[in-house]
Amino acid sequence: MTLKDIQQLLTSPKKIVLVTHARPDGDAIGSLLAMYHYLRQQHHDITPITPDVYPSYLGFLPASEQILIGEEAPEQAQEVFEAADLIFILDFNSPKRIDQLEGLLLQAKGVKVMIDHHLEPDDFVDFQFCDPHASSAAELVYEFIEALQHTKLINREIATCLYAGICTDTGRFKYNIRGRLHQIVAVLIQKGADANAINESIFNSLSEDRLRFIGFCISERLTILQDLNAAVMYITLDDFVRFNYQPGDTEGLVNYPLSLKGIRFVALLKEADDKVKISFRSKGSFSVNSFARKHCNGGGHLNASGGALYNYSITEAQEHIINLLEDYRAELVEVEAV
Ligand SMILES: [Mn+2]
Repeated sequence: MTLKDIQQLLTSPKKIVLVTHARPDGDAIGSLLAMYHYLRQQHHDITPITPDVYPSYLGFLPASEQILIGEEAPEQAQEVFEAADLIFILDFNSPKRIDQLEGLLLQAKGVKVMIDHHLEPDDFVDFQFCDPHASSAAELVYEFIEALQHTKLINREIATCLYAGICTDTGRFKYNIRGRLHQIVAVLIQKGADANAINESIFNSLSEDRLRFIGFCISERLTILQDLNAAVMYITLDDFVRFNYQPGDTEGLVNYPLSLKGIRFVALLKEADDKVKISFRSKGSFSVNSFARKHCNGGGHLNASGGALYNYSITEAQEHIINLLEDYRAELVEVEAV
């Protein structure tokens, strides 16, 4: 299928499902709701859906209350996937990323369109609108709307959602910044996105528990491997209980050690019931996408990825990662202009 075919499909009212990944972040929810506000203007019947709950700091985004939480309403989720003419896959590129909704998505008869910026998309959709160089799925939602010659439909709601997605996925305009992105952001601000208010809502709305949790992790749970230019941080199930963990509370935590001079690799390990979940970040050419794919059943971007280890305790998992890093010593210590 081509963009023209999708454009043609959208000329008459359709039943549309918008879906984003589990444990959604600002880019996931921003892209989801921007598409909702965009398509709504064309009189489609739209259901935005996530596998599980989104962090409370994203609740300010317009129409967030419209999001169907898959694990809370499995029957309704099944109904909308089965009835959908069109399904937009936003901010993910593998059906594994939507947990229990995976089967519904794969069995759904509707036309599937992927709008995403991760590396190596799985082959399960009818049309891909993808660019691994894009900062965020939100940036690509903007490009998608523009490609359909609908920039004039971008209103304050769409602009707010897209700005939120872009500012979170770029770590507040630090990563994956291209000139084109700033042109897009300029348009979003002209269309009514209030950058100050959005930043306040997302970044200055921490609970006391969360701020102390961040401090605790940095103070008590961080190991710096200076000779490898690497750092490893871990969080136990008890830590989550102690600091009254809420969804989204670990968001951005993995980036703190990257602010250390010389550090170009970070792993954040999180203990879960049946596995250890791991987030990776890197600087420069060291690919944490390859690292996560090869060693931790995961993947993502060159400089940001995730995965999981099974049958390891949290301590064993940490040792395992550190041992693996030894094999990459040459790459990690190589002098490199970042
Ligand atoms: Mn994203």
